[in-house]
Amino acid sequence: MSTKPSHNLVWNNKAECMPVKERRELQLKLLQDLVARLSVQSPFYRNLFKKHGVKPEDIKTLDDLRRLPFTVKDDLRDNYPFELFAAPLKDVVRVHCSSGTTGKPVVSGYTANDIDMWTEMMARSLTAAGASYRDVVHNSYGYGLFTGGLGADLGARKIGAVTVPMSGGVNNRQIMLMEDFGATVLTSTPSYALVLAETAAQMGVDIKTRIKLRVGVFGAEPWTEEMRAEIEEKLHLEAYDIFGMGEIMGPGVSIECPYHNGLHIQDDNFLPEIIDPDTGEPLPPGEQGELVITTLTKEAMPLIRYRTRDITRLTDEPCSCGRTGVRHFKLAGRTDDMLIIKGVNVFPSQIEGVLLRHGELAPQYVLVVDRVNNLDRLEIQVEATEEFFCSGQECIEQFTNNLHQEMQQMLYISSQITIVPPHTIQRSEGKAKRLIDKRIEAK
Ligand code: DLL
Repeated sequence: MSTKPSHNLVWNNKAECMPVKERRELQLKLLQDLVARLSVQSPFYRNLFKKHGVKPEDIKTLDDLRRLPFTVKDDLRDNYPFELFAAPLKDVVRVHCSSGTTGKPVVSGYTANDIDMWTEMMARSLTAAGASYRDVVHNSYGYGLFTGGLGADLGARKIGAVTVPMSGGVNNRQIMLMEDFGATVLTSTPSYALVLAETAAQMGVDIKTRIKLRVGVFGAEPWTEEMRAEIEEKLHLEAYDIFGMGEIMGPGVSIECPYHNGLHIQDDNFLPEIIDPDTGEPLPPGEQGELVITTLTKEAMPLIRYRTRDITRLTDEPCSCGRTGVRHFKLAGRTDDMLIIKGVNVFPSQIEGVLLRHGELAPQYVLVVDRVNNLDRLEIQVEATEEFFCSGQECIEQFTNNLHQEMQQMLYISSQITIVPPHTIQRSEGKAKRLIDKRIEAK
């Protein structure tokens, strides 16, 4: 934890630093209103509440949240496209949906008030990262059905920054415009931030002297502390983690403050819980499990106890920044990203953590999981830096052997490590695809 914060900006002091007791009273009131509203306006929740025997008057305390049923991703798929909307279509002004390339996407809808609320959440988030009207925000999150681009755009406009609506791609042009426009804030996926750093190096642009970035607001995919260090060093900025999901709203559900000790959940709008993903039972504070979120204020598509499949821990310890929202720690992964290899649970983030400790390796890797003769096999393909790649075969072999052992100590299974030449792993403009599971693809 950093003891010297780089700033102490807060967008909405009243809401973000509200006394805890007042916050809990507000949450209860909003929850009661929500359940009452959905019981009337949402056929989906009316039926679900009936099936579980809950009525609005049963919600007397915040603990009664547990009496409500979960909502899962399949509920959204089964009610494609608009059946989960709790507002008439005439009041819906925007839809976004998931990026899945196969099957029907998961849709979420927004009323004008929902967009206003999202704008406020993103204004708070960018401010927590130290951005203001003085900044030029270079927004490389994709614009379109994905919520990243438009979400960051809403917040940047609200705080009065200059917004450069780039989206991902055409990397050389991104560097040129960042330099020419004097970008001070970069919003992108962490993997794309590294692609931009690499592009600048290839173009011979010295980031330290020619690019003025000082803040990065990165999210939409898992990234480790090691990845943060790599990005901060290469782009000369302070990196903030931002979390969100399309179903819930988009980016801005939670954000780090300058103390970087967890992400503050904007829990005057999103009520968090942690459950055991296997049993669905709530876990005590501090224990790691699946993040579940109830949207307290959304109008078009509120969700009750939505199972995010993201794995993390919560803390309500006070934070020196003064914000009183409950924090979650960096996501450890998703329940559906967790690989079971030879019967052992493996999170890609554990692998990333080990790889990025080594200066010999570039932060570009892909995991290939396969089943050969009924046995699972994990291959970790990782790029060498230019310098290391030229150090000779013997040197690379020795390094690979050591890395293999280090990885085995971390994962408790054996893996094959393949060091590949620089710039050979495919780069992404948005969320990086780091896993090829041939076991699933073969099914
Ligand atoms: O990724 C929204 C977003 C855009 C968040 C820009 C942050 C920045 P989806 O495409 O619906 O929405 O994907 C949501 O991405 O359930 C997590 O698994 C993952 N994710 C999002 N933020 C983070 C993060 C956007 N900071 C899914 N760290 C979520 C790790 C993240 N994973």
